[in-house]
Amino acid sequence: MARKNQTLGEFIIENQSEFQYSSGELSRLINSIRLAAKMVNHEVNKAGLVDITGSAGEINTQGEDQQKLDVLANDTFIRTLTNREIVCGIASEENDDFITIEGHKENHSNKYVVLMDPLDGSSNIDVNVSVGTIFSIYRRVTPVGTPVQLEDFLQPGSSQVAAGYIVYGTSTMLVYTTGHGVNGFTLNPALGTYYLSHPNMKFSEDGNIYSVNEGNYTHFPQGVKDYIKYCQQDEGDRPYTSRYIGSLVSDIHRNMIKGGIYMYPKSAKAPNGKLRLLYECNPMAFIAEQAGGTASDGHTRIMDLKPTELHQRVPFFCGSKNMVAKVEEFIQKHD
Ligand code: AHM
Ligand code: MG
Repeated sequence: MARKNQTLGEFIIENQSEFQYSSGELSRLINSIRLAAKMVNHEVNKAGLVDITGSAGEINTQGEDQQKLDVLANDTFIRTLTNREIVCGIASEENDDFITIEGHKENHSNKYVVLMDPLDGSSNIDVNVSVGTIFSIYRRVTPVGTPVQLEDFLQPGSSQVAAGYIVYGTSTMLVYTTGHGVNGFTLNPALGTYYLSHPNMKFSEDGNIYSVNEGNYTHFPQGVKDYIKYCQQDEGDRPYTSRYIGSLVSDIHRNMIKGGIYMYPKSAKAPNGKLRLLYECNPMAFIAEQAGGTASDGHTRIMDLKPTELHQRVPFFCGSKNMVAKVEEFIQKHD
């Protein structure tokens, strides 16, 4: 039973039996993520104080400018998960290829792989706006005791055993699911402890916030344009409120608390949208569904998509159930 103000450590121990395979390995994995998140939080918080923001002069896999804090967050998560010998493989937005964890023979008996976006929305750091970490956890499908393979990472979202995000916001929160609802923990920075502050988080079935980069409006498919016009019409509970931070984690977090829809459609400029299926959309979709919401690419449930590559992009519509159903209706009218 979730108790408000329970610490994350207590919560993990008390709820271990709810984990699909309660060997303790998944609990240790969540514990490592919580530790790495604390270290990243420390760095993100002092970003304005030291000369750490700005481009590191490297270009990441998707051809985008990589920020120094991206590199730092990536290294922190990879180091923490590798040193503690908990996972057998890691895939990250910041690395072209997946990482096989070996070195000690016994590591190969680890069953889990982690996919992550170590610092999402990092273009927001320079202007002191919230950023986040997103993670997705699977059981490997290849035999334990052998090096991980690409197929261990290219699993449909419906096979996730856990997923979550950390939002480095006005408060730092860790929100995650193991398939038994969604719980949110707030970090008390003075004590370095996360407390259960948002037990059993839920999307309302209807919402009144829509979040989309409307600057791309003219490039959107007709169905999406029509839905945006629908959101703006003065009728019933509309017009809805438009809110777009440009930081996926924060936009979804707000919409889960207040009720709303997040959209990153395909466009003439980005034929598959921008967001990555494996470490942005799938974990957010798992959380959304566990909170009573839904996530779709406009036609298909996100977690039913069969991934074909590590850094695959998909259009993304996620949030309150009836709002996602409505945008799908508009999109499918134009098929
Ligand atoms: P990133 O992984 O390079 O940070 O990109 C993902 C981010 C999301 O957090 C955000 O929702 C989206 O990109 C914003 O994109 P845009 O500026 O095109 O609206
Ligand atoms: Mg990202």
